[in-house]
Amino acid sequence: MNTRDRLTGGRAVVAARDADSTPDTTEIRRLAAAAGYDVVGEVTQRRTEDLRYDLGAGKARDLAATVADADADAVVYDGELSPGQYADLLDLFPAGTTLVDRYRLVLDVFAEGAGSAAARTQVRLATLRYELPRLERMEGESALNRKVFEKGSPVLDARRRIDDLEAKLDDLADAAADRRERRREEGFDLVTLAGYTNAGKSTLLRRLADDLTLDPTDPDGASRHADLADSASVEDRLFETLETTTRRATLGGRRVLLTDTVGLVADLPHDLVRSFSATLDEVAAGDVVLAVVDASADDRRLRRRVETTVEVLAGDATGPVVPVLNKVDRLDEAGRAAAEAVVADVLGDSDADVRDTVAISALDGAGVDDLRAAVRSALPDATAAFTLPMSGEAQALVSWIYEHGDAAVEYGPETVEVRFSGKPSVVAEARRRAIDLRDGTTDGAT
Ligand SMILES: Nc1nc2c(ncn2[C@@H]2O[C@H](COP(=O)(O)OP(=O)(O)OP(=O)(O)O)[C@@H](O)[C@H]2O)c(=O)[nH]1
Ligand SMILES: [Mg+2]
Repeated sequence: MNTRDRLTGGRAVVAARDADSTPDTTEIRRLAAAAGYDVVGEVTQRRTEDLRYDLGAGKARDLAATVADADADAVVYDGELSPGQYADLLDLFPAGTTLVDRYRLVLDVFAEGAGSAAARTQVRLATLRYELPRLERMEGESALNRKVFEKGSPVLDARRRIDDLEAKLDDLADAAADRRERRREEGFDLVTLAGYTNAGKSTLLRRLADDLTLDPTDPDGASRHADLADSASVEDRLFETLETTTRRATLGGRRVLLTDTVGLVADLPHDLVRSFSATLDEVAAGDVVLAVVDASADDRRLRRRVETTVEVLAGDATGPVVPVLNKVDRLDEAGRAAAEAVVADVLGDSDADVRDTVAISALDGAGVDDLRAAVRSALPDATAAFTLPMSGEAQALVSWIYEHGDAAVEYGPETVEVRFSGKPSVVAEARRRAIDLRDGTTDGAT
């Protein structure tokens, strides 16, 4: 089965089944659009899983008829089909129809958009992990038919390539970890933005990043926000961001690196999420993680998205998690309170160190100052006080301290008094330099 070179796009019928309610196809339609499909029809069913087709047999035949009537190229199936269901459904459809399940659809979106070597490697790995059980099934069948492969087999080949890609990704992950370590040594705190796709992570990143800080006295402020305006024009496209990106920001005197990550989506097998491990690595490495949520989703979707986010974060976030309720510009007071209640309810069950929720609009900037303050106070802190003899070297140290944290400096006739709070490693470094400089420092470090 070679699906790697298959082109996405074309006319698609979406199909969905849900045991508990009439399926809502909004998200799968958007995912299909993100993968380049034109959605020309839909077939849904409320029932428990049918082992043969997932849908009931009658409904599966309706689906085949809809595909024929609509002259569709593909069926986009909202769910994960077993290899058997996949093969049996395909048999019903007109010849040449492509069948894409939710998992495959997400892979297609990434395959189309992945730019860097790391992203392409991740897509290849995820694709092979998806194909392996299907290849194993086909090989099992051929073995039964006594068509045993003499040397090598597609299954062995896929397993070998999976091992190779895993090794390659490990190397890339090690390089990223080294880079983060260097940044920490340079005095940066690492803040990661994570959350469901379309929550507004990238918009928030642009809002918080240094080169876009909106200053009302700055005549260029409006043009600096040009990329915020751009983002507003892209209405609700899922998986806008396909790779992690990092930008600098300054929060209450602390220099931080903000990392934007790939969005999450519900109902994907864990190993697919794992394949995009850069997101999880960034979550694990963050001194603080911002869990960004689109507050304007209805209650049921909001709950599902927060749950998906928590499932991913809970295992990986080691530092504090600040829930960020975004897009509150779309809500009235009551809507905002309802959304906050859902977030508090879901996050209350999590094991992570969850802080108070901050409501914001990344688009218009409301609440963003509160968010800066909340992130600042969630960053690990240490404080120290020094009295230094007045000298050129002391001046140099004072400048360094200003650059690396919050400093209050008082000049006496012959001494400089410094009170300093900041990143623990930076405070330790400042203390070391101060001790090198003088003898009689009062060290009030806490
Ligand atoms: N009304 C409103 N829209 C917003 C806000 N923040 C973001 N958006 C819009 O929501 C959509 C998604 O925003 P993104 O920043 O791309 O979302 P994301 O979380 O990075 O999405 P992925 O990269 O797909 O994971 C865009 O159309 C934004 O303009 C907000 O505060 N209010
Ligand atoms: Mg994004």
